[in-house]
Amino acid sequence: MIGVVLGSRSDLAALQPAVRVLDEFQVPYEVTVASAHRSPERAAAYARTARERGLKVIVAAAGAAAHLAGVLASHTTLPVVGLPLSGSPLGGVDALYATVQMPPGVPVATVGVDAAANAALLALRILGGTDPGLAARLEAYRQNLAAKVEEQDRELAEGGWRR
Ligand code: RP5
Repeated sequence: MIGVVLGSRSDLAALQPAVRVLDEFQVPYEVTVASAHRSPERAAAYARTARERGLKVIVAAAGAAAHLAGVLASHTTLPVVGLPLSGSPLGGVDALYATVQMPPGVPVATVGVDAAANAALLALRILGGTDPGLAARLEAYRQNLAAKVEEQDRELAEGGWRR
């Protein structure tokens, strides 16, 4: 089970690419809202109880001064994937720095700004470390990406890149 935590309900639209990936791979997940700043007790309790509730990895999505992933990581030893979101006046640079630049001892695996699909895929790869069936499906996904590049190259060679 993957736990997806949003800093605000307003982050839901940015999460959609992650939801599509998780639905495609049919891995169970839950989505909840917990803010590091507006509801710090709720965020802490979520992380503290995550392991006993069966979660294996947490994806934390937040914008602006995005301390959510780091706060969750400080309350659990589960792997936490940080997804910094744009949308603030600083366009996500604030969220990226706040998420990625963790002090030694409390790691957050940070993906790119608004890289929701990658956040989901990274969470799946973590689960795939102990789930051979999921690892095989991730390998098929990887090979499909490579096949698409081959196809693009073929089209370019056949059609001419000037067109
Ligand atoms: C962050 O502030 C949230 O993750 C969201 O990205 C941003 C704005 O939140 P709202 O004011 O829309 O609730 O904490």
